[in-house]
Amino acid sequence: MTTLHEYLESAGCETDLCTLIELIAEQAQPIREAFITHQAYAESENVYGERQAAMDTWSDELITRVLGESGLVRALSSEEQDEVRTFPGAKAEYAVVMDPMDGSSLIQTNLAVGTIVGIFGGGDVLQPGRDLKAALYMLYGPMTTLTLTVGKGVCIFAMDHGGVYRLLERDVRIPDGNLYGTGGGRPDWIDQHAAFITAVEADGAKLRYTGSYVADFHQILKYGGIYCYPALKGKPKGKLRLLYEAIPVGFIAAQAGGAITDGHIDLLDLKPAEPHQRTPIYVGSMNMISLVKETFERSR
Ligand code: AFP
Repeated sequence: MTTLHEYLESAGCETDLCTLIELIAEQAQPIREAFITHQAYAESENVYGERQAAMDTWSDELITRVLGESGLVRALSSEEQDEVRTFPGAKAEYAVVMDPMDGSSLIQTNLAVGTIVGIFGGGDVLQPGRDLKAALYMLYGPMTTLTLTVGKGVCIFAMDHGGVYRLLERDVRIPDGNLYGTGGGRPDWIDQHAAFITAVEADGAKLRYTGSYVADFHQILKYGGIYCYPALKGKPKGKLRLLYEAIPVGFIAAQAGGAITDGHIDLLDLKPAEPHQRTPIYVGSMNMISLVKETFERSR
């Protein structure tokens, strides 16, 4: 079976980008091993005032150190760090954006969680998603999988017992589908979101939501449907982050034939104004994204 290394070579990626992707993907092994010893919460809060799990800080420090030492990354922005980190001595000019441990509040329940990464060229982290050179996420479930795009479609790899990623599926396409997952509490949803959920439920859609964005999205990628975290009354930007969660996963969705929107615009067209910007998110199959747009348009 094709290895990650062989795939990257055949995809014609720049050598430094191949090395960087492989380096990030390798971190899944130490991260998996650390889950058992890092169950607790840390004493710290992140910039959003959220209590950090021990794995949030541990995985953030691991990936930041490895990428800093690689000489390949000029700038790195992490959901878990207040400031953008810069590495002026780097020989390559990649800028990395990441959520090192998405869904960390679920670690103690042993549900699947993941690491989300976007890679830009040019050393600047504040770029529209459409300009990504690569996006990936590692999902720590029954298997460790790597879902990757280098702008030439989406591939899914699984890590074998020797730590080698082997291709499970290439040219992944999001089918039209009827699964949906939504964050936020019903009383807090804005009216357009409530109207959308009423519409999908009337169409017979089925609810599947764990509270781990990366895992919930992966299910949508495989089976079709939509993941939503809407604008809430009193929280018009919702909960999730444009740079760390929307942009990399949205780029993967688009490469698989799906899309991402906040209900009004394609989030891949939006240039982040600042690293920790939040945004409502609707990401998934085209049938569902069309319904989001129609519903938002109607209830304007
Ligand atoms: P944690 O990393 O704090 O678990 O947050 C996860 C997350 O950002 C995203 O992965 C989930 O989809 C969303 O929050 C879940 O939020 P709700 O608990 O409000 O549904």
